[in-house]
Amino acid sequence: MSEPKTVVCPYCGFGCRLLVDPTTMRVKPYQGEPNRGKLCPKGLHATEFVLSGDRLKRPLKREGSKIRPISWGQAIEEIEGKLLEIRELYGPDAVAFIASSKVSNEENYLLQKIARLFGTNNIDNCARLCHEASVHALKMTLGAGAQTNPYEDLEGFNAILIWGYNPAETHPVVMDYILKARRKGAKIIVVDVRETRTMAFADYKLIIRPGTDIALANAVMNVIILDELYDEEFIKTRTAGFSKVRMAVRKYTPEYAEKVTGIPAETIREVARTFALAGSGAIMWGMGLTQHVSGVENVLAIIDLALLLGYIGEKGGLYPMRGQNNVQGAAYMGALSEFLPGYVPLTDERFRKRVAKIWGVEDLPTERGLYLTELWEAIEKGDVKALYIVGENPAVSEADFLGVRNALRKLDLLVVQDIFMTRTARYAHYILPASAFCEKEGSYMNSERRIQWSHKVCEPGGDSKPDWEILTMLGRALGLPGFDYSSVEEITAEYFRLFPSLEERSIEELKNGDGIFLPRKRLHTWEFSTPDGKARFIAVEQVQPWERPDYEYPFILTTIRLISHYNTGEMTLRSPSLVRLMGEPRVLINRSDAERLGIHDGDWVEIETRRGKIRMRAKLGGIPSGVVAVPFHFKANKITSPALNKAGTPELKFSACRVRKLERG
Ligand SMILES: Nc1nc2c(c(=O)[nH]1)N[C@H]1C(S)=C(S)[C@@H](COP(=O)(O)OP(=O)(O)OC[C@H]3O[C@@H](n4cnc5c(=O)[nH]c(N)nc54)[C@H](O)[C@@H]3O)O[C@H]1N2
Ligand SMILES: Nc1nc2c(c(=O)[nH]1)N[C@H]1C(S)=C(S)[C@@H](COP(=O)(O)OP(=O)(O)OC[C@H]3O[C@@H](n4cnc5c(=O)[nH]c(N)nc54)[C@H](O)[C@@H]3O)O[C@H]1N2
Ligand code: SF4
Ligand SMILES: [Mo]
Repeated sequence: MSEPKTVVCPYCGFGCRLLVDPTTMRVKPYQGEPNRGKLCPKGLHATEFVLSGDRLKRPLKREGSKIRPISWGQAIEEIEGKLLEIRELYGPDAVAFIASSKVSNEENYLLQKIARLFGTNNIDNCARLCHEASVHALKMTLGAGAQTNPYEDLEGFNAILIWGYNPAETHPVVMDYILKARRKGAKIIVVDVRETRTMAFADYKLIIRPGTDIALANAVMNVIILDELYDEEFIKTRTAGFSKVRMAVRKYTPEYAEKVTGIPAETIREVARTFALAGSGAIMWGMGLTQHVSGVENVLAIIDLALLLGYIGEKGGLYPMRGQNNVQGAAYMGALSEFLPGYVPLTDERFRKRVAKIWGVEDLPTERGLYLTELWEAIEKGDVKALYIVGENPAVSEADFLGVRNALRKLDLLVVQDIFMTRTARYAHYILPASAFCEKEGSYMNSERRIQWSHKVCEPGGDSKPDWEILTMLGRALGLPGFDYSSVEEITAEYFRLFPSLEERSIEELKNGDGIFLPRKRLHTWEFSTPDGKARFIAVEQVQPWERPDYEYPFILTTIRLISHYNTGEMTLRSPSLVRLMGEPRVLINRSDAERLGIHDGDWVEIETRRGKIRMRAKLGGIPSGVVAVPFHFKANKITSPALNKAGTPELKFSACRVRKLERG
């Protein structure tokens, strides 16, 4: 029997660690932090997709409608040649890179290094579709764009407000922390547009009209201010801008908010008082807030609420729960088009020059690159000619994906580096087979900013290579300085140099312990990361969704996640144990709406928006009249709204639609 290896779960951003037996590939939960002996079914069966017969085994090249294998050497040489040619003809910004929230810190670090040394900030990752609005709002108010406290703090708070977030399905293991707090007497408040699984554990269940969250947050603050339940000392010593919020929320009386949100005024009062009088509290949120045109404002509103009560640092925490296993790491490594590593703005000359020096060049490009969600129009316009995608499936995950697929067809060069022949890879000129998570070494960062090492368990499948090796070959072929890495640890050591708090830490420590928090376990305990150390209140008003229901399209369509399906399904659908657990995704429809439309449970229905239609079976109940919810995993984005918010995230949680019963599927 060989020793089991500790590996980071390849699915969600909670960041469980798995103990994998190299002989049997069986998984057991790691007993230490953060998962404390727990795993959800995805983690437990995480090695199955690695062993799938469907894995990409060798580099492929598409010629017309034919796809044929080619050697690694030839693939890299041809890709390098085309990239240089396109740069020569159209400049570096005609090339764009999409990084992956699924690959390690080292791999994301390398890809953004390639992009920037190549001469462009066109580097982004799926954070753009996800929590980028939270990053922007947190940077504007607190000066640091990440979760403030570790999971362990959740157990000690007296109230937990869960907003537009359904952890019982999306981060099952964090429920353990939440339920522990509840057993100690913490009040759990859940705000969602429908009855979620998470609500089963709530003391207060607030069903809100989609897209009206600011009205609710402002009304809660209105009550707290009127009742003088706010933390005056905290506001005076640690914040600026309170008077503007006080003014702005004046008109958001509970009665006014009831009309906008549908939540009874008395409930709003009770919840506001309960949350304020708890004395300590966390706010956890997810896609229900960020995936709106008002995404940034939605998050600003709940940050204002936390500031009002002093629930940041000691007495509370802000938990924008990150989606993918390494979305936090991808961001910290600089795989974002508006930030250098560590969320440092491109315009910060001192830091930029320091990074450039470490990379062996004078300076780096300073103009913001294209957001992932802006790429498709840029391709249509002919501004972007080549796209290099690592571990991302935009042909399914982007809003209004028919437009994305058209854009993919127009590229002069599309490279997809993945572990499977994804929907996106079908459009690629070159497809490069990457090794999966447990076939390689590297570090990952979870939602609480804990960097954890993931050990290699088995040899790479087929002729695949770890992403960092492929990127090292590419960087070297492009003639970029410093691409002579012969081990992943050399890349780890290089990124450690960029962060002052990591300078004293060692890779050995990272490999053997329970990880390292970047920059530290709790943020903002004494002062905020703003220039003057004070947090900013920023007043916000209710913002209308981009598309509104009308006579033609009377329903609101939102999109949701299911526990045993994961994002675009490439991994979960190749895991036989998970496939056995999976139910068929169904559209949720209110019972009285269904009755009016003659729809019974299990009937086939058509959901149509201005962008197209999809078919799905119906599941009745658990959702208010006028709203329908579709699991997003496979086809929802054929019809979702393309409108972007200030952080570049599409309004995936709000479109106008109509629903009709079909005689058959
Ligand atoms: N099983 C599973 N787990 C996952 C994933 C997966 O695909 N499957 N994906 C991972 C990723 S990438 C992410 S980002 C996270 C996301 O995790 P969550 O944010 O929990 O995921 P969602 O289900 O997209 O959205 C959360 C909730 O928002 C609600 N909502 C919709 N519109 C509104 C609104 O206007 N206001 C309010 N208040 N609520 C609204 C929905 O009903 C839904 O219950 O999950 C991660 N974990
Ligand atoms: N309507 C609607 N749309 C949404 C959302 C929504 O709530 N509603 N949510 C959005 C959100 S929050 C997110 S995060 C996105 C997710 O969108 P994507 O990131 O596009 O979705 P995934 O299915 O997670 O794709 C990950 C890819 O990485 C590949 N992969 C896995 N491991 C490796 C590896 O080691 N190396 C390489 N090279 N590849 C690997 C997988 O095979 C897969 O193709 O979807 C967004 N789209
Ligand atoms: S909760 Fe997330 S990290 Fe933990 S096992 Fe499940 S998918 Fe993996
Ligand atoms: Mo996400």
